[in-house]
Amino acid sequence: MTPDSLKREAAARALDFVRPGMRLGLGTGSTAKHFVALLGERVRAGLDVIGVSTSEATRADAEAAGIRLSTLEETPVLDLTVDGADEIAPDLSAIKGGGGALLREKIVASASASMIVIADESKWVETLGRFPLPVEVVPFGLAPTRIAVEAAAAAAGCPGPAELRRTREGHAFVTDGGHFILDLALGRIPQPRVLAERLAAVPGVVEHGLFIGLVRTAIIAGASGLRVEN
Ligand code: ABF
Repeated sequence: MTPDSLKREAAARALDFVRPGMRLGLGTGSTAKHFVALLGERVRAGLDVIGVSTSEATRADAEAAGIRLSTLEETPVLDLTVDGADEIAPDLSAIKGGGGALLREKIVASASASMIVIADESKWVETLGRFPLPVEVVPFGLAPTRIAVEAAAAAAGCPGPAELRRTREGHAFVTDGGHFILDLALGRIPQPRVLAERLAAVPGVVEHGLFIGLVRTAIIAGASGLRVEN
């Protein structure tokens, strides 16, 4: 089993949670991409749902798959969001944003009655933090914002450097919202809720990639099978 086939298995299991007429948040990343493709097959076979995408990339995939799309302006309340994650812990707190879409992902997830994370087993961790935590910031005042973000992490018990995310060409990575991303290499986040509060209080921080209290179900695909965590 390749990691990609595990992602596809988790995505396929998430389809069991989809009901006709649902308003769905569509996540971003390689696992969510499988979900969009599989959902498209169902739609083409007659399933009636409406989707709200979390990124321009997902919008293009969903359109190509024939999924009817809406916006949060037209459809501000969603039934279910299905998305991937960079890390997910047993209390279903998660790190997201490795793909750079964390702001839209969090807005869409927060507008949803329920959220399912789909992932292969490599994303399952006892404690969050091995994956660098993405923090979306406004370009203005980047230097002081970076200092304040590092101070917030240290005060939350997990000091570490904040690196500006760059493209392969060496330019600052710009999100769909026109912001930059600082990746915080923390190793271990002992108190995710405390860190989330401290980061949210920094002027210049638009959003951070800690998803706490948002995920209701995690579908984890591993070599030994599929499990559903609630
Ligand atoms: C999105 O895609 C992100 O929040 C997360 O960074 C990433 C997971 O990627 P993949 O499914 O490609 O591993 O959900």
